[in-house]
Amino acid sequence: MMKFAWDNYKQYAWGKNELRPLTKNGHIGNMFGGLRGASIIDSLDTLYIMGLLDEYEDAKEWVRSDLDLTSNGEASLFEVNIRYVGGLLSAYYLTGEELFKTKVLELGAKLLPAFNTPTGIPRGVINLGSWGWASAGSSILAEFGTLHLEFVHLSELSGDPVYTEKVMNIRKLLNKIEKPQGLYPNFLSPVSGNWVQHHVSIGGLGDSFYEYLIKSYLMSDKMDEDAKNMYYNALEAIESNLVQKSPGGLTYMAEWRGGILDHKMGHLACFSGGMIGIGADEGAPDKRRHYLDLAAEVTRTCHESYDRSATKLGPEAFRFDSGAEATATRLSDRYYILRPEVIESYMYMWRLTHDPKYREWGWEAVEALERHCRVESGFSGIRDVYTLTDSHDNMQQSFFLSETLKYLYLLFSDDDLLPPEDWVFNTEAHPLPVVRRSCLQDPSAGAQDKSKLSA
Ligand code: DMJ
Repeated sequence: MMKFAWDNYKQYAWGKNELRPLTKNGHIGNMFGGLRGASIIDSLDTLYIMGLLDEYEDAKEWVRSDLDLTSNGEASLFEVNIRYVGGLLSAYYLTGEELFKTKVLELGAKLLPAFNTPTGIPRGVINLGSWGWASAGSSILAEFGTLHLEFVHLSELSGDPVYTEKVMNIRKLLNKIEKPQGLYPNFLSPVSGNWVQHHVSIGGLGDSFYEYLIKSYLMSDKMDEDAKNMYYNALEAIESNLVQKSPGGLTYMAEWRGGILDHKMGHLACFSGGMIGIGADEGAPDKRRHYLDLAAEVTRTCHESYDRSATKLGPEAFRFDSGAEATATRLSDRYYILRPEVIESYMYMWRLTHDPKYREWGWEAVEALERHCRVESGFSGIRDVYTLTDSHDNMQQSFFLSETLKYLYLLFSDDDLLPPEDWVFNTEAHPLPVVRRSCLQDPSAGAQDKSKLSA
């Protein structure tokens, strides 16, 4: 599947950000400013891990000769960070190629002006040109809260503490600010440092902020106690306020608007099964079973959202009201754009429990992807998971190559491929090494032990 997706990208969209598999051309979009080749950067580590080494070499050569970091244009700080910074860091740590290190440090430096706000909370959009100008508007929790892993590694690689300082400053503000019921709302003013409205979600707008708290702890070799405490406090508030059980017995994460629950769960929120699973060992010992059960229940609910559709792929959002149980009730929520989150949770839950159902569920997803999303020249999202007459959206998202296919590969691999004691995945599934004290002197040491990489 990876080779097919990659070959078609290479044939029809080489150097563009994404493949349009129906019209057989490339897509540039507006998330990355003047940056190009998002699918190449997002694929480097997947190709390498899968042993598709000719393809990896092509990707590397493109980075060497064509990745232009001098381009300007307005870009999403979050998207550039998780895909480009994450992808290049991961490629460096897996392969030891200096080229990736040079490129990622050049790019990292260009992101720093985004933090020039009265609070140091970055705005969402940055101009990659020489002014570093960033747009107005409030900042989004999942965006400014999803920088920590990559920025710690930028400091590790450059020897410059500035990156870590920037993200620690965000953490300090979040720690200090009053939280309604202990919850973190999704919007914050980078000027005043106050919440802008009280919408809380473990799905879109909030999601990877929570993920990066527990992963910051794990990536620090379990030294970053602050991150762990913030994670567990947030999870307790989520459990008391957002976690619900449907009449049919499905556990889900509702959204919260100033105290009123919206009984909806987004596909994006389905990463939380895996997150709660990987954190289960780190909390109070008497709660380990509880968190593993919660992780399994949420993952089961997400599987139900797939199983209750005609295509066996899940909708963008599903509801638990007006008689609905894990199904989309609005036409506008019925699409599936090759997202990874449900498969991501299957992968983590498989590794944590070895319950064969997670591989069975992953295989169901493979079959559904092959049946409904594979088209002549790549993979495409579909507009309605509830109908068998597929209507394709003509987009092969770069996260399909970096995340969906990588997590599927890991689901069916031995446990010693990228084991959690050594690697933490960023939110775009780019593996970053756990930072050990010895790595501080030689950041690349300990990261490229190939025996840990391949089973
Ligand atoms: C990816 O870019 C990342 O997983 C992000 O955290 C959320 N959205 C997409 C995939 O759905």
